[in-house]
Amino acid sequence: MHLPRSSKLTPNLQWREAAGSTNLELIQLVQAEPLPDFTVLATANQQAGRGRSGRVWETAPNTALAISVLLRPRLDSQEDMSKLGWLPLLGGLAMSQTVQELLGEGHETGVKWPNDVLVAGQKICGVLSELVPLNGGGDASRFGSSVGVVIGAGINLSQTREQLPVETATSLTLAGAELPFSLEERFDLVLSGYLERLSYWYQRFTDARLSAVVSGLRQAVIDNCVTLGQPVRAILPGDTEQLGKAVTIDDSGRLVLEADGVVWPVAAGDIVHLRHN
Ligand code: BT5
Repeated sequence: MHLPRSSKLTPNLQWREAAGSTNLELIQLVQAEPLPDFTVLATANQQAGRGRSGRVWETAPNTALAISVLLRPRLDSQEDMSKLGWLPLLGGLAMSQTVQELLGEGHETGVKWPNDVLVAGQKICGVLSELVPLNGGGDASRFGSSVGVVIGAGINLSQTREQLPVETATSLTLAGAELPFSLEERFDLVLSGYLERLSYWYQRFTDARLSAVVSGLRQAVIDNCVTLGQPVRAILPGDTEQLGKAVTIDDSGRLVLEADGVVWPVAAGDIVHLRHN
């Protein structure tokens, strides 16, 4: 696969004709050999895509991209570990901006917290981030931190309605994007668009020593989040629920709900929008 634009944006592009899960393959690769920050493993034929909480991500061959990126930011203190929680939100923001650019004006695109990219309320991309402990020693000293985060994004490109696994899903072509006819050009356009924005925000975030506030990441995530202002149901780990209005995203990346004058920060969970707009 000839991907000239994308190749320029990463020190290591690993394209696969087919893969089980790109996240899993990248995790296994970095645990076996040292890999630089911003290594990318991608395919248009992912056969065992993973979703969150053991769910599955399903795509027909050549109709979607599965993209996993290894990030290994420098951590100066234990406290920096908690800031890694911003990386999945950064991935969702980067993909949302890519989708906006590909669709052009007039589409309601944004992120449902924490990182589902929606177009007119329908899911076009899901993000799964996984923390990877890396071997110390030579690997850590060559490439910086001893912890890596793999950000996996699945983006639907050209599925027809029948090819999508659920009614709440959409693809770029269904939403009206005109993509290049050639598969190589199509994949390179979408992959490079995403890598460009991911690298822009990652650079800003690491330049600001992982401060989401100083880098402007928090504000950009807020501006791009379609959950804010909505009544929602949060399904929390352990299957408890919280109803409330989503009011903001705090400095730790948590979604803040308000119910009866009480605020509830939500760090992890599934959000259901109770009103569709
Ligand atoms: C996600 O999980 O949305 C994360 C999906 C991450 C996929 C990427 S692809 C590259 C990398 N490698 C991997 O193995 N995974 C990552 P979650 O929020 O749990 O949503 C999963 C749910 O989305 C499923 O239960 C379906 O309802 C729905 N779904 C499955 N396939 C979909 C698709 N192609 N488009 C839209 N929705 C889909």
